[in-house]
Amino acid sequence: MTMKPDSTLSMSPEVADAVATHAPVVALESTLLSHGLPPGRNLKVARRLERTVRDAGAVPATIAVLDGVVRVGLTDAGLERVCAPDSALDKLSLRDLGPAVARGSSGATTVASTAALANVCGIAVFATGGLGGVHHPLPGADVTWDVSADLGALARIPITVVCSGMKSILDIGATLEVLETQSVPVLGYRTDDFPAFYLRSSGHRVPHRVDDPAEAAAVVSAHRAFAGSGVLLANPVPAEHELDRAVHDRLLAEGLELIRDRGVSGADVTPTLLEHFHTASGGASLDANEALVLSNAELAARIASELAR
Ligand code: PSU
Ligand code: MN
Repeated sequence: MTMKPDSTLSMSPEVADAVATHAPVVALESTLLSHGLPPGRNLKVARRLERTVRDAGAVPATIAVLDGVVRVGLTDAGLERVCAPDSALDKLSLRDLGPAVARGSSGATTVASTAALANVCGIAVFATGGLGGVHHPLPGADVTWDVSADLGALARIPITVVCSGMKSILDIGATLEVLETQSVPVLGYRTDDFPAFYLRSSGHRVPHRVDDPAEAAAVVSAHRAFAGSGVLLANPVPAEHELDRAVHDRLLAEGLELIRDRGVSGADVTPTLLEHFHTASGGASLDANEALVLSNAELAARIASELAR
């Protein structure tokens, strides 16, 4: 193994300038692009995400690791590389960052690693699609210990993550319990129901509700005065793009069966499931996925703008 001694982090000039002048910045993760959306569509979404953040008055900072350098704010060539069909980027959670940087390899960052990197750069707001969570045990097992590092990251990192909840493949009730234990406030944006990614409601209530970006920013500021944990803002998929519940339930059942049959586990579970949804839904799940991340990016930009006032 060739070691690269000068582990590096590089902010784009635009992001560095925005952070230095306390202008609003929104961090964006790259795993949803490289491992969550098919090639072609992912690049369109990547560019639209950045455009949406700009149109809402903030600077986008898409984060990835390229050739051992943490890039905060990608060039268009960087976005193309993350989204390329042959990119073969690794999925890098927080535990994987050190090894990737030291070895000079390349990878996409998850919620956990993006949150950590944004925070060291002084970026306080982050938009994504879905959060990782607590997995259901496999048949015959009591526990899997497959609990996403996203939850541990939110417990320790003072960042606000705007997402559309999490997929119903996860144990959403257990995930909300872990977030409570870790003192992470969960806020519903214009809803009393915690969303389930493709669906507007998971059947679980949110402990707190906010109805506009200023109210969300006020809660974030007040929380930061007392706690070092993050804040989770749950913004449901736009109603016109919500998946039909019967279609959703069928795709999920098929996806879970596929994962069991193929023996998929760990970090590969979510990408495998997403691919099944996208190929089997005739594109409806892709439209839902795109609509929800764009909506989250816009909301995150508005909250970042309120926090920067
Ligand atoms: N949920 C999605 N799409 C995604 C992810 C989650 O609907 O692309 C990605 C995010 O990057 C998230 C990660 O941080 O999966 C969680 O992976 P794991 O469960 O292996 O921690
Ligand atoms: Mn996992």
